[in-house]
Amino acid sequence: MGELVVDKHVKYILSVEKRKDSFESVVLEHLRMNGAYWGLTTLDLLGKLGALDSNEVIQWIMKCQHESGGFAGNIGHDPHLLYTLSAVQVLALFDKLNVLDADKVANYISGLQNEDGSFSGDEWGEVDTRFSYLAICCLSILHRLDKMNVEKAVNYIASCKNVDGGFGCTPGGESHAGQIFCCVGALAITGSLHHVDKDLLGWWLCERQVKSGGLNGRPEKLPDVCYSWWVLSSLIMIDRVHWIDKDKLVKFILNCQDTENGGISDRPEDAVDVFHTYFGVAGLSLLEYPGLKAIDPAHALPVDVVNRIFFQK
Ligand code: GRG
Ligand code: ZN
Repeated sequence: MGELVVDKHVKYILSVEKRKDSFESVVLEHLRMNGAYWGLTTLDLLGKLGALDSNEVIQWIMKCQHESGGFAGNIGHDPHLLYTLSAVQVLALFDKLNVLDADKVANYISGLQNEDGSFSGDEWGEVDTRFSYLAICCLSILHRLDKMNVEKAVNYIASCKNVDGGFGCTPGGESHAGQIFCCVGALAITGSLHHVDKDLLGWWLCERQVKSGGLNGRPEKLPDVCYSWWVLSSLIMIDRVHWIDKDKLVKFILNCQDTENGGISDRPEDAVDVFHTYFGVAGLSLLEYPGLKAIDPAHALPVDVVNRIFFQK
């Protein structure tokens, strides 16, 4: 079995950051804030965040903030909860949360909570448990959870629980590993994991491992490196990660590396991208692969960053 080609992945991420006119960058232009989070968190897990000029990144982030307090995916785009969390996460990586007006950001987020406790992703109103996670995770990092109605938010998430133990995007929505990460993460952060049937959900999640060792996101689907994050982080939060074959999953992830030019793809032989590079490295970190920083499964940030946020105020 090959090893994690750390230096190649660092080079790949730095090259994506610089190639602003590449195909991948053009397609993802509106998502740049999110891409910055995936890329920079990966660099940090690999111990190489210092390879980047933090001032340049921070200045660009602050140009993406709107009067409302929310952040957009890039300069001149519209704000959304997704980019707001990514912006706050990247500032946390650089230990620069102090450049923010935390109350202003928190007001933007709490203004998106609906009467039933759910969250809209932006002013246009689409509702999804993804947005509940984004709001809860972001307010938690900002020490502003008291700005929203946590009890109602938790009850809404609980109402999206299915008979298979999983969670969907709205009440009655099909269980999907990505959505399960969001709901379990939000419940973990708010200290509400008693709403989860851990054995039932743990069983559903560990059944996501297929013959090749990879994980899929739903029954009958193909394995994909990103589920190494969505499924594993959920299993860790409910204390059932020993129910999967860790060695086989490590092998599957390592097989998805481009060992020549760096980067990780969704499955072996596919083209690499910065998202799956994050999911692969973060998955390996959750699997305690040697040489990687540990990552917090709920806040999706390195454990040392999370400790700085919560224990060194
Ligand atoms: C900070 C880690 C972090 C996350 C932010 C946006 C978000 C919160 C979470 C997204 C969760 C989610 C719904 C992930 C699923 C993404 C995905 C691979 C969807 C693909 O679904 P299908 O049906 O693919 O196209 P399958 O694999 O089912 O065939
Ligand atoms: Zn994927």
